[in-house]
Amino acid sequence: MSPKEINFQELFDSKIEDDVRIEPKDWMPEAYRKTLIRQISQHAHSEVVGMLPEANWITRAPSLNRKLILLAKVQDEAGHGLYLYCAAETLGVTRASTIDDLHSGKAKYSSIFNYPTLTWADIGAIGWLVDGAAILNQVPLCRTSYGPYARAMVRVCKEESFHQRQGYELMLQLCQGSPVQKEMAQDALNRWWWPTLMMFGPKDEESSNSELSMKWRIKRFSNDELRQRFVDVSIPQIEFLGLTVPDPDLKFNEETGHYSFGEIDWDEFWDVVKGKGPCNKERLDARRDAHNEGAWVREAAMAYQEKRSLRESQKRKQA
Ligand code: BYC
Repeated sequence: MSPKEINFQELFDSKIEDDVRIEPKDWMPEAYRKTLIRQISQHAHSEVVGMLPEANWITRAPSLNRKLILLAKVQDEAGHGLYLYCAAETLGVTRASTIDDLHSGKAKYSSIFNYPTLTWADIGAIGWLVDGAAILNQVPLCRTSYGPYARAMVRVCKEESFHQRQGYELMLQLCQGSPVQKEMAQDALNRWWWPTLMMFGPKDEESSNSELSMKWRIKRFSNDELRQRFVDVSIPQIEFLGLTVPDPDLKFNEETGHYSFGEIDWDEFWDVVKGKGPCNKERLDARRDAHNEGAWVREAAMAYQEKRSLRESQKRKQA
C-alpha cells in the first residue's frame, strides 16, 4: 500500500481499539497530541511542585531514619518529574517551554500541593492519602494508550507504593503514641481528607476533558469512579488507625456496596485551581526562584556540551 492509500485516522483508531500503544513517531490526531502534552506536563509539574510541602520538613524530621525516608521520597518525586518531562518531549514540546508555562501560570498542577504542611503528621497524611490517591489514579495510567507515558508510570507506581506505605506507617506510629500524637494525626486527617478527594478532579459531568480522554484510552476510569474507589479503600484504613472521618454524611450503602460521602466544596476546589489557594503564590515563587538560581548549572552544561562537540569535530577533521 502506498502512503497515500493509508488512512491514518483509521489506523490510529484501530490501534486504540486493539490496545496497541501509540508511539512517538506514529501518526496521531493533533487533539490527542495536545491533550497528552497538557496532561503529562501538568503531571510533571505536580511531581515537582509536590516536593515543596514535604521538603519543608526534611530538616525537622524527628529521627535520622525518618529523615532518610523523607529525603528518598522527595528525591523520587524529582525523578518522576524528569521521566514525565521526557515523555512530554517525545510529543514535540521542549522542556523549557513546558516549564515556562508552569511559571507563567498558564499550566496547572495538582490542587493538593497548594495546602500547607503545618505539623509532622502532615507528612504521614500526604504519604498515606495523597500518594494513595495518586496510586489509584496512576495504576490505570500504566495501560494508557501513549507508550512513553504508560512506561514512565510503571516505575512511578512502584515508588508511589513505598511512599504510601511509609505514610501509613508514620500515621500508625502516631496513633499508637501519646494522646497528643494521636490528636496531631486526627488534625492532619481533618485537613487533608477533603483536598485529597478533590485531587481526582471535578465531578464527571463537569470534567471537560474526560469524554475524549476516555475515548482515546488515555483515561480508563472517570474522576468519580476513582474517587469512589479511594473512599472505599481508605475508610477501613482510617478505622484501623482509630481515627474519625471528617464527614458526618459518610455512610456505608449496603445496596451498592460502596460508601456514600458528603458533598465536596467545589468552590474551594476551583479557587485553588485558579490560583487562589492558601499556598499557590508561595509554591510558584519557590519554583521560579529555584529555576533562576539553577540557571548557571544549565548554562555550564550547555557550554560543556558545545566544547565537547567542537573538540570532536576537530578530531574528525584531523583524522
Ligand atoms: N488540580 O476535565 P478534567 C503526586 C483541571 S502528583 C488542578 O477532569 P482531566 C505526588 C484539569 O487539568 C500526581 N487542576 O481534567 C507528587 C482541567 O483543566 P485544563 C498528580 C485540576 O485531565 C509529589 C480541568 O480541571 N497526578 O501524586 O481529564 C508528592 C477539568 O478537569 C485537578 C496527575 O497529574 C486538580 N486536582 O482529569 C506526593 C495524574 N483536577 O487542563 C504525590 C495525571 C482537574 O483543561 N492526570 N484539574 O486546563 C490525570 O489523571 C488527570 O489530568 C486528572 C484530571 C484526573 C487530574
